[in-house]
Amino acid sequence: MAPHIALHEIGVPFEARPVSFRRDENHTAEFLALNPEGKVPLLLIDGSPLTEVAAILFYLGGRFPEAGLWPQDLEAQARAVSWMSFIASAVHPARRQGLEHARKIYAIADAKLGAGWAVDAYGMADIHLFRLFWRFRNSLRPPPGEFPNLEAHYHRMMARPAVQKTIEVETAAGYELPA
Ligand SMILES: N[C@@H](CCC(=O)N[C@@H](CS)C(=O)NCC(=O)O)C(=O)O
Repeated sequence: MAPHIALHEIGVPFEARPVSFRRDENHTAEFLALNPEGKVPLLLIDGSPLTEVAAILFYLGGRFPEAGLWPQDLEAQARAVSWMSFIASAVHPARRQGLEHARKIYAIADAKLGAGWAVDAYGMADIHLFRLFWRFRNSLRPPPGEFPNLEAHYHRMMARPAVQKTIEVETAAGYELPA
């Protein structure tokens, strides 16, 4: 979903290929040849596979600088990488380590985020963060007020046409929110 949002933000033509976990399409020989780990997302760049959300967002941000989703300044770039590393290594796997652990990690993310965007202006780290909180929030329904900064960020993200478009397309393709 995160690369999908980024592609809609950029507005570049792309071919979407939904992968159904229910039908085990991420473990077909064809898919495993592209990503032996059997995971999404996977971006094919002229047929060459690129895995990992952070790498795909970094690539799209740099490849399409006119979209303004990747900072120009070195320190801001490092902050975006820092956020995306934290999201991939701590936020993404948090739910699997139990609800209490996940709540602690989201509390850290909430405090780190504060009232604005992840890094100065809206960008790739926000898309990555939103994707994880969107899933956590909508499957586990944390009490209102527990993560005020993430909640405000969620609503700002939901107001974006690229996010609405992504949800519309993924829902039509049969995406179901995992528990
Ligand atoms: N570190 C990877 C994690 C990717 C990942 O865990 N993807 C999940 C979906 S959110 C997946 O493909 N799961 C299928 C499986 O594990 O069988 C990244 O950040 O891209």
